[in-house]
Amino acid sequence: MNIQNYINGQFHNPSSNNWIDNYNPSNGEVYGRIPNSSKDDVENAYIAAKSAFPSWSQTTLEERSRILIKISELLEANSQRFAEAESKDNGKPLSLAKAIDIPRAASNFRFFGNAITQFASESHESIGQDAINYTLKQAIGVVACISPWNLPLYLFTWKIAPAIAAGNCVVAKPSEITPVTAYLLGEICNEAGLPKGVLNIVHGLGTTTGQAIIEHPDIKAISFTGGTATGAHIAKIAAPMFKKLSLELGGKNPNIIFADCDYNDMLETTVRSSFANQGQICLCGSRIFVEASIYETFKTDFIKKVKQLKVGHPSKTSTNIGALVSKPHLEKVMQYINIAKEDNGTILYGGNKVIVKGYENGYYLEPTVIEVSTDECKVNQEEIFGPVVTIMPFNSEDDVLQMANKVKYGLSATLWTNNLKRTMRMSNQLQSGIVWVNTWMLRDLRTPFGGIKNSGIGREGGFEALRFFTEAKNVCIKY
Ligand code: TXE
Repeated sequence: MNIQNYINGQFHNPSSNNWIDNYNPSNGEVYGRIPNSSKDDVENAYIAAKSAFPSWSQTTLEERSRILIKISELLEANSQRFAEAESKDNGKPLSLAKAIDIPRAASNFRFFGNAITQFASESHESIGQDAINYTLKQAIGVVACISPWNLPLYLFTWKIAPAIAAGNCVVAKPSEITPVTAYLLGEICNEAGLPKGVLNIVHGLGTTTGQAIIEHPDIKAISFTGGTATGAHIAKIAAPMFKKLSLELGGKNPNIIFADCDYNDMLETTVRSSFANQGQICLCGSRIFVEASIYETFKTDFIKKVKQLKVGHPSKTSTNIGALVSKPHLEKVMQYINIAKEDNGTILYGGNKVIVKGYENGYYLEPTVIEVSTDECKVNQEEIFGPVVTIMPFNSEDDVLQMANKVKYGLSATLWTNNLKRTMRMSNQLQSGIVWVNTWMLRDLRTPFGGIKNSGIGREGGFEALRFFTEAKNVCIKY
């Protein structure tokens, strides 16, 4: 399958004729090529977006809303095709792509299609000064959306939908590792009647295509999700040009389990929060802290459940854990397992590659549970982003709070307890953008989403995203 850029409503080969191989993680084979787009391709995308902006930014909210909801409906109507493409491109179980990724991509368009009709601005009457102020929320112009490989269409659309809903035109780049569903989205946008040039999708490496986008002097806002190092690099390039930035970066999220929790519910959810999507979600609870009084029981029960997870080909209905996204990523995760061993970590379960019959060159890894003796070891501090969790006991609320916060990241935290006062105390003090209590990954698209510390800056979701993609202008009228 050859993928093309989507510029001005049409599909194009890269102008330089440079291509990158696209791998199928389930068998390690190349199954297509994607453009490695140059500066010229990015410029073409920018010109198309710029030309579409005057008309799109003046399109009524009802009309924008209607088109976004139409895209959502078309994604739903094509969900099987999209889910199959996502699973093949990323290695995730088809069942997961069907249940989560594609429905959520459709929800993103529906949600922002509705949200834009409710996005209001304030007015302030300056009493005693005979004046009134009102605030316009104006579209920025041409904006960039750059997304990662772990939840390809889900995160791509999470940025594009609010950007275009707010009246901007977009130059977007999906991850070069998982480009297919973004490519298919172009067809859907045409079918839904999205005017040409409103959304332009350029494919290619971060260092070529991505770099050309972030360096473009007239792309005035960048919404990025990806690695923390890339986020820092983008910030450095963008700052002197005063671009607006939203950065959703890595996480090393604590999952804190107190003895008074609903045990079975916690156990079930903890298996999910550890290994869903092969552990490749920035929100996964990769550091498990368990109150000492239930530590041994938890360890036994957790390992028993983890052993039942089936690693297999993504298309099989029996598969719980599919393939990791790429060979370099598998190797990176394996390296962390070796580091854990050197650091006196005990591999309680897993740690090895899995050979799946018929797909021997696929990137499969056992779900891995590492018992660590100190929270300061490398595997407890650095983002691994694979099916690997650490576990260790704690003795008191103060101790666990200190360990939970002693990392450079601050994306999400999960807390399992039925003690209301403790819930309130800890939720206030956990250093993260999201705290889940007695649940995980329960998402309401209206809520602010994002992290603190090295997990990024800015918030996505709901009106936060619409605020990001608009400039507030105050108008003061003296009467
Ligand atoms: O991400 P990159 P990578 C973490 C995870 C993972 C690590 C590295 O720990 O192991 O990041 O993953 C584009 N200018 N997360 O290297 O490179 C790139 O093409 C502009 C967490 O795959 O950050 C892709 O579209 N763009 C994360 C996007 O950035 C550039 C999800 C993300 O890729 C660029 C994924 C540049 N110079 C990985 N360089 C999360 N927060 O969910 C790269 N890109």
